[in-house]
Amino acid sequence: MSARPVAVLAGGVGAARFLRGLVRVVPPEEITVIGNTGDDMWWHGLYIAPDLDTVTYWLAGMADESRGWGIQGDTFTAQAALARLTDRSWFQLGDRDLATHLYRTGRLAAGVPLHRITAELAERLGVRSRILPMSDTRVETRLRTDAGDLHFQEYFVRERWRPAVREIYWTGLDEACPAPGVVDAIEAARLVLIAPSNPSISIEPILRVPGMRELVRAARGKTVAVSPIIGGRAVKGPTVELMRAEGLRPDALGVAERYQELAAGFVLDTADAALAPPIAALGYRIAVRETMLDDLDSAREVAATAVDLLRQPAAA
Ligand code: FO1
Repeated sequence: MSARPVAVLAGGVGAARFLRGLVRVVPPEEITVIGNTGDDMWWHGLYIAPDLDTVTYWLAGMADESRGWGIQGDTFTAQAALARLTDRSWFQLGDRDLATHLYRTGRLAAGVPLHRITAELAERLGVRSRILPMSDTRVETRLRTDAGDLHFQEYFVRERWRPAVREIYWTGLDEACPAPGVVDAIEAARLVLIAPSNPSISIEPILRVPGMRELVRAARGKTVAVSPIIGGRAVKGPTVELMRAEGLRPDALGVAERYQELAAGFVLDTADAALAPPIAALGYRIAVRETMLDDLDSAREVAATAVDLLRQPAAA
């Protein structure tokens, strides 16, 4: 592990797409990913950590890239069998993916902390970057909606993010602290990146872990955020809906406002170029470029832009 790593605050698929570009710009061994675990869920006795797994699978080159989550070429035989036994089958686990959850759950039952299990999985699957959960203890993202009080996965997968959201909140924060390695990774980092993930339910849970916001705020001068919104729309998921529910501007400027105290650099899409002046006026150094992360080349270029942004001399 590099003495001065690049630390990345990461959610699921948006972060994973960005990271597969970043590992082509920065040596993978120098990257520490700090992953959201607010989406984690106990499901039929298994502990599922979707964002950690998504990042792991993408960096291992085994992700189902069109679906975004799970493993390429996976089958769903166990899932089909489970569906005959129970009505609780709305959250799908692939057969090979199941091995990850069995392994993780067994190790947790043996008393091994989540950060160590996450490292074991990454190592065994051939990932050269370090992947850390934001916290070893459970922090759960929940939403008060017009369809009731829901776990994030109930809102996202079961209800397909249709319910109107009144409030996002977290349980477990009082007992939580950053997982071992997280504080060091941010403090020692030469660069901190906020991946193009949903600010409300992917990045915010990481910042809610006691001590994290202060830590990132203290690292502001070396932190760059990449906008997850392109042309006023999220590439995937309810980013715009949740920002609106929180009373924020649901666009790149709203994201920049949200990260103003945390980041000194901001990468936004050319489709949002009209927002560049007000974003720069918030005190950011900015880069405007295409930020779609569809393929490897574009992911590498977006990552290179984020990595270089604070290295360049300030414009006159
Ligand atoms: N997303 C879905 O839309 N439907 C699913 O059935 C589903 C299952 C699933 C299983 C394991 C896993 O790691 C992720 C899974 N996801 C599924 C994705 C997940 O709900 C979200 O992508 C993240 O939590 C948001 O980042």
